[in-house]
Amino acid sequence: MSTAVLFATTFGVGFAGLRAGERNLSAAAQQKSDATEVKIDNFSFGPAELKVPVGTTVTWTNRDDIPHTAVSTDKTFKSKVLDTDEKFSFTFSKPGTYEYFCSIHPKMTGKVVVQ
Ligand SMILES: [Cu+2]
Repeated sequence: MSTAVLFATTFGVGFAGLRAGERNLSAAAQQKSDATEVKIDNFSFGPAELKVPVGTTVTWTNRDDIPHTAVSTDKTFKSKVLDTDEKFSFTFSKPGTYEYFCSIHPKMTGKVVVQ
């Protein structure tokens, strides 16, 4: 292999690596800003079922004019009683299916699927 070819190969790989790094950086930035919200309104969670990647922070916001909570059935998370416009956030660091309900109105249920 000549020095010129070796140089070109090294440069080419280095450049490709740099470009891949840029892509990873922008993907990470996108994921970080991708805050996911569940709205509570009219005695229901919306969306009732949410699919998110591991590491996502989900924020529940009570848009109803009566208090609600978001409590997971396996006690992974538990909000306080949320009055109108109050929020509760939880970051999902492990994959799984997290079913939850409102402890004041147990017929209100929802699900977060973390992949
Ligand atoms: Cu409720």
